Amino acid sequence: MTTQPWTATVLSIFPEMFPGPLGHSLAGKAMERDLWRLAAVNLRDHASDRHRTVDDTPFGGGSGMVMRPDVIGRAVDAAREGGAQGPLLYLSPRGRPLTQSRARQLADGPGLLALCGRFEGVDERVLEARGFEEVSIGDFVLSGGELAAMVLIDATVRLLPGVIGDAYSLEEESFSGGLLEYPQYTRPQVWEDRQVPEVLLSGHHERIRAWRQAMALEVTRRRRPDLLGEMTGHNPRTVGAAQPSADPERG
Ligand code: 9D3
Repeated sequence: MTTQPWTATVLSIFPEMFPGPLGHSLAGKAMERDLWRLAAVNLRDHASDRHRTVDDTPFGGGSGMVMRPDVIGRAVDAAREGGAQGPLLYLSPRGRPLTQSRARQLADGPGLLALCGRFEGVDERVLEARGFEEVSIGDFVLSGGELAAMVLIDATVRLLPGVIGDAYSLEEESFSGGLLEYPQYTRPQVWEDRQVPEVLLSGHHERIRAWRQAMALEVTRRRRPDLLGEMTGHNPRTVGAAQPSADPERG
């Protein structure tokens, strides 16, 4: 028996949504190279009635429908029996927010099993009984877990060995944990009367590096001051460091 590539198993009532965007771009190329695999399971295949019912009305009343624990339990057990490895993740708006470090942990493992909810959610008992971890992708409301699962898988797959090039990978290391990115420019040098910042044309590599660092800090301060708070809180290197002026081009 030989070792399987990293595999995402997705449980959904809309398995035809997969691979969707994951079949394109970086993740799609990596899938063609068999660096990872995707198995999309139709939850209805694990229903027990001839209508293939996966949901029912909530005990205690209320609007909408709840996904049945028996159906989901059978789907999970069959996936495991079929070799699905890694943590059981339930994509849910009440989950713990997805982070880059969780994606990194998932990439370091053998794969993941993602349950995509629809309707009002999933019967709590199957989440407890199978030990699901609930994961959200942010504070906004989606129509179901499928797009969230794709986001989670994309964020993870790009971290698998060989998926992105070494140079890019190194660059990424130096950014992750830090600031938002500085602005980028390319040709034409003048577009709609807008000039590319002079310093980038100067060929003065130290000035360029300093300008980019100052811009990154400024963008972060304006848009995501929470990231700077964490840095000054936890990184002694940045405590008491000089702050840039409002216009980094003037130093
Ligand atoms: C009535 C309460 N709603 C919770 C805000 C119910 C509800 C709305 C939308 C239950 C599920 C959904 C569908 N969303 C997801 O499945 C989902 C999700 C999301 O909506 N936002 C962020 N991350 C995720 S992960 C899965």
